Amino acid sequence: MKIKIFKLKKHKLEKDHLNFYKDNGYLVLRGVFKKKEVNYLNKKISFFSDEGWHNIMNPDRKEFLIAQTLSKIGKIKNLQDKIKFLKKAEETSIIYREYLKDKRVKKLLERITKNKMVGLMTHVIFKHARSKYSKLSWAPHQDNSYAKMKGHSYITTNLFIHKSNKKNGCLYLFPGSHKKGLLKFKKYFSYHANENQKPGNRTKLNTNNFKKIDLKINSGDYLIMNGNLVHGSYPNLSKKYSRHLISFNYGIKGKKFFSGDTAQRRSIQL
Ligand SMILES: O=C(O)CCC(=O)C(=O)O
Ligand SMILES: [Fe+2]
Repeated sequence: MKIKIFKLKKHKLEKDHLNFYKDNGYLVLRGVFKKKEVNYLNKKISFFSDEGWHNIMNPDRKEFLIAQTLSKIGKIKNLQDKIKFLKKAEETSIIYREYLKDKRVKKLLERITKNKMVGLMTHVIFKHARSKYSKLSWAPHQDNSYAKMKGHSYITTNLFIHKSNKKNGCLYLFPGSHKKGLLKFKKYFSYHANENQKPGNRTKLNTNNFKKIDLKINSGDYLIMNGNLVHGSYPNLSKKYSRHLISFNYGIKGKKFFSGDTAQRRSIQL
């Protein structure tokens, strides 16, 4: 089965898109974000990456961005440059927060769920070519196994920075698996996984009963995924091509969610 990519006219979702999402549990949209925006977001966050290009959790919150870059700050010799760095962290967090609250996204998500939505967390996963963390391949999991929201209230969205396929660590999905709801799972490291572990809570879904599709996508493509859709990803084995993605996550306004010690999800008005 091939992945279906929709080109949007005027950022408007038609009935076909909604039916596709309902049946398959995902939508890949082309043309929501401009190339310029994608490059801008990538440039801003790459400045904060460490040597191994570890994930960055919640770059839309300055305290998260600073806490994850303390060793970089420690290496800066003079006071002015330290202050400049902190100002840059604040500026970047504001930019990322604006994108979490993006009006285009709000409109798309509220049309899909027919509900008001809130932002919950953001996450950048680099898989930079030849870096320590490039080979992280995620085991099949449901993102909602972390937020644990009832029904289909939790939505993950991924903005893909680079063109990607199986060789440089793209995602794979099991379309239709969201219909099973939140399944039993075994807890496993995600953000805290080391470079030799396969991150992700282990779902109990028998993935052999589902077709698997590789998310072969272009730079700037935008994935909207039901939080109960089972998915995973390949390691980036390419020597040349990085695979950065920005994950913006949402929930239906007013519904309960699990905040989590690392992600510290909280309700952010859109
Ligand atoms: O970045 C990846 O390869 C997969 C990430 C993922 O599935 C997640 O963060 O839940
Ligand atoms: Fe995931």
